[in-house]
Amino acid sequence: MRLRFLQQPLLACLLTLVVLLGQAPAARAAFTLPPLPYPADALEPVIDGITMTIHHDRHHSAYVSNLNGQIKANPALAGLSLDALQSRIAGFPEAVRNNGGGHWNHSQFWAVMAPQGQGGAPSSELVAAIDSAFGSMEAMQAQFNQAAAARFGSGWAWLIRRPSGELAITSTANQDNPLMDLPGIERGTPLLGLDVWEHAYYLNYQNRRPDYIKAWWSLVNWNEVNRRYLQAAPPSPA
Ligand code: MN3
Repeated sequence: MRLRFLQQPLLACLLTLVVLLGQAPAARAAFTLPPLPYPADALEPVIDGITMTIHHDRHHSAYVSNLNGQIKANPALAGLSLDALQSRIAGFPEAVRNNGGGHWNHSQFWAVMAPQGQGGAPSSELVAAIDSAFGSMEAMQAQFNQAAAARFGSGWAWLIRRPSGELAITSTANQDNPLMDLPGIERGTPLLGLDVWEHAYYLNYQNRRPDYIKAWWSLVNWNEVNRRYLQAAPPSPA
């Protein structure tokens, strides 16, 4: 008797519509694949266009769709930005760690590269911080290259800014990154991260990972690294 109005087709339809509209935001895909900030072949000859296309359109795309596929089982994901997710990754299952890390890592990777000659130069502030931490730009690059070459299997090499403000080199396995709240990870804000998974270089370089690492420096988008360095500044004392 009380629900008699539901038997009226028009009211029932309206009610259904309201319920569906109410659910729509939660059902919307929370994470999206950013477009490459340059044409896929713009990084040639260092990274070929086919590698870039497969890497972005298939590998990165799969991380995004797999991460979205985890939202239903992990509703807390829907309320988190990609950045915020990284520092809470320990609270989620392995599939979120791998795909959430993969999405963050690749989004930064495209951004910290630019076509040769278009990446600008390290700012005076960044150069001073690099000199202070490593002695010179060359010494920093040598330490970074060593971390990238020595990473066994798949992973990433990173230049990070520690919470204290100083710079450091580290590396992570698989799709982990220095923002993650996981044991064994040296934490800090990534300024520059290099993908050393074979899918990033194998067509051109096969097993010659050190050649890929060395050539990659000519693609670094220092304008973006400078910006990330400033953004990662520790809060200044009052
Ligand atoms: Mn990759």
